[in-house]
Amino acid sequence: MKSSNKKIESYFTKPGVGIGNVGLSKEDIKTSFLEKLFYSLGRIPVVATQNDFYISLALTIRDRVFRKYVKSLEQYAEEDARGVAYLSAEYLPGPHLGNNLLNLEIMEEIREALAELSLDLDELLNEEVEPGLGNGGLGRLASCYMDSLATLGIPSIAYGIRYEFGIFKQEIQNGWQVESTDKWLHNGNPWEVIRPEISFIVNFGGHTKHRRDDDNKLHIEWFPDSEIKGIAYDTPILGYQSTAIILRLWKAEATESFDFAAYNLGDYYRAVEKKMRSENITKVLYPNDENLSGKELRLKQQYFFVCCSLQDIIRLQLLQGRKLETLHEKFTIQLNDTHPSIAVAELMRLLLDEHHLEWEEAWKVTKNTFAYTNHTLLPEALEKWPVSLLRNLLPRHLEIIYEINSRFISEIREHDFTGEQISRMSLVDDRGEPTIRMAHLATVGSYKVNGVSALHSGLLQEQVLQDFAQLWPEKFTNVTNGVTHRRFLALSNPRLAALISEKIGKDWLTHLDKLKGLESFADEEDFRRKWMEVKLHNKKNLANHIKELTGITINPEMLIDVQVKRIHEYKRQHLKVLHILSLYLRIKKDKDTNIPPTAFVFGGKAAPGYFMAKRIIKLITAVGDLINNDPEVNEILKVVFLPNFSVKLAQLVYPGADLSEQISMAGKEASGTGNMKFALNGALTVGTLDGANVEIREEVGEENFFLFGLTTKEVENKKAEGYHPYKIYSENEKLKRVLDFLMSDELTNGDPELFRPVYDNLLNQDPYLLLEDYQSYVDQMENVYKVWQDPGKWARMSILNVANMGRFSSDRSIRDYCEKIWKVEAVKMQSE
Ligand code: GL9
Repeated sequence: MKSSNKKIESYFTKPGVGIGNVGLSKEDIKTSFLEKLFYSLGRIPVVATQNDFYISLALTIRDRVFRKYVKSLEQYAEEDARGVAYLSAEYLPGPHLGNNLLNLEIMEEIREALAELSLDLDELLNEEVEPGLGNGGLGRLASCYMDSLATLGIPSIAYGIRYEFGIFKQEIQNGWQVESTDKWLHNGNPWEVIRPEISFIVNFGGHTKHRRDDDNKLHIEWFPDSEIKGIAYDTPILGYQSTAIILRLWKAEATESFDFAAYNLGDYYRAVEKKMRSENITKVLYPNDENLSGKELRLKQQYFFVCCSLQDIIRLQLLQGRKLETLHEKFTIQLNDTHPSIAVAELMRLLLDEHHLEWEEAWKVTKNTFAYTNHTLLPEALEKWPVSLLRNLLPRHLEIIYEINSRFISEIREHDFTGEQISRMSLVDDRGEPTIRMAHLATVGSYKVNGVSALHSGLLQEQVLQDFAQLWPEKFTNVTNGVTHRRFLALSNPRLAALISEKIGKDWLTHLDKLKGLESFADEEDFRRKWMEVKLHNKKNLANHIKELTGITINPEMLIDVQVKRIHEYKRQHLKVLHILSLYLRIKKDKDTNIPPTAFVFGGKAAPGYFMAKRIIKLITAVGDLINNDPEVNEILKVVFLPNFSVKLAQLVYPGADLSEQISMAGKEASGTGNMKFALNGALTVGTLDGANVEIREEVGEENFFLFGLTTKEVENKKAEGYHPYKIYSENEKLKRVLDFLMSDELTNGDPELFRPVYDNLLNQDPYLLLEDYQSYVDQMENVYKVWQDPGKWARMSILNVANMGRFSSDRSIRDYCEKIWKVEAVKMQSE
């Protein structure tokens, strides 16, 4: 540790003295807010915009969050605690302001303080542009985990990439998805602080040289041909009533010596062009959802942020006067999927080449430092990098991977593995173009590997990593995902939160299990009525936003049936569409109007290159156009596609949903987390036995869950025996009518090609067994309607769902990680 400045220290963490008042009273906040407006932004009220007010408030709150952070750091240092570094290529934090106000417990004070200045808190909250630094569930999970790490007081730091453009903005034009860039930094970002002093060089390309010294010791040197600088941008993430941790995102910049040769030759533009090219690395997030892009720039991004993060971790270790031989005692590093898995090779390189450890020692440190979370079994999502690409970009890492592999193969040769198994397990896949299997590198280089739900972890050990699970059974474990109920209930559904607290107190904010206490009120008439009043209020709110965003009117009394998530065939949004069409045809053709009024709400982005997913969006909007404009139908059915789904929009949608659609083909959705957020807000679930649905159903009771469809085993058997969707089509008349409607002029406006790809795919291949599960889905939906017509029963089920969501708090997940994997303990904060 550096020697300290006692004079400054004495001012440092005391509120209200010396370095500006960071107190939390209404008056403190008002003063700070005005100071920010005048002195940080240099604005006078007559010209100040809503955004200026938002920025001033954000800066005011950020000061207070940093204060918590500084306190936390002091405590961690004092206790010399073991810590976690979380490496993730994606984060979806959502808007910061509201969450920080909730966690500081000053929401109402701020509302009043602003009102006294004739400002409206909700309007300022609305100004915030959220950082879309992730694609979906995986990125949002990382942010939920940060909330819980901070709340629980786990010494931790999260690393990632500061993409200049996050996930694309989605607009719907003429029914199709149209993408544009997400310029989230355009109005500035008051939550981050640049740390120019925390920067590292990252090298690429070139070649290696091997040389033996006089003692015949091998020295390997890497002579890269380009270098880039990574600069840290820190965002403090505050936990509830407690500590704050840092999200450290790296931005790529050209090094100062960017291209002196060109510069000196007077070729200014060439030098600048090179600079721009290096800064490209952190320009944009790859929008691929469970499908790898295989692009060189993507590998560069991964290596770039991993290299900066590991150098930073080593810096912290050395700063505390520790040796690298004990890195694993002080730190554990969690790999969020394989995206950061090049870290295994990079840590070896740093330890071997830069810090001169012996291989055995370096390997011991490495494999005791990393733990790896797998988030998907989809074969198209398992990352593999071509050997040729690695050789060009990271030649030293390729050598290290080969060395790890050859030692690994000799180790397993000593076990009873067959030749076939050995080639299956190898880090190198040399059938066809040789590639490196990153999941294998992560598995070999980690002390623990986990899946994200009980079902998924089981399948991981039976399928994708089966041989490894046989070799090292103790290495494998499960940590079921969780979500932060503070953001997704307390913040986004304040009325339900208040009703819950009124009944059982506020302990549930830190101990979600306490919701169990609601069970005893599920039969209380008065409570049910209040419960449904809150829901209706939230539905009105959602209906208003739907009107604003799409122009479509929905009656808030309708059953609001929602499917929001990335658009993917395995998630089967088109199964929902088939059901909607079956209802439409019942009304139109059978004149059967005995269907409860229902609004079907969809939302989610399709990967820009995913043809079928984009077609499915067009299908949803075409069905919507048909239904919403038909007076014979539109009193009973409405179909909405909410554009540009985001965390902000999610916070509006979950509270207003009656029914949650979790209808993926069994065995495909690793966990799902939307399923948890809906149930937490009192929506009932119609779903398959997939991912965490299985555990949700166990917790809430099978009588409180609408189950349908094949199980994972049945899916496997069906595929093994030969699946014939055409046979199902031709034998089920109602289904045939629905499917043929996909080709009708009414739906396609006379373009028979429009939905032919969907139609042909379903009739001939149907890889996700929509037709197989169709009847059971439609039947279960009839059951949903039956219950819906009994409001008392529905309310009861809704209450019981919420009461049993305790297990799905991300606090529980983080405690599981701490106990089962990290062996890290919470640090108790001294209260002020
Ligand atoms: C995912 C899984 O598909 C989800 O089932 C899971 O809940 C989350 C978090 O564990 O991870 N894996 C994955 O690649 N994505 C997931 O959502 N995709 C995106 O984040 C877009």
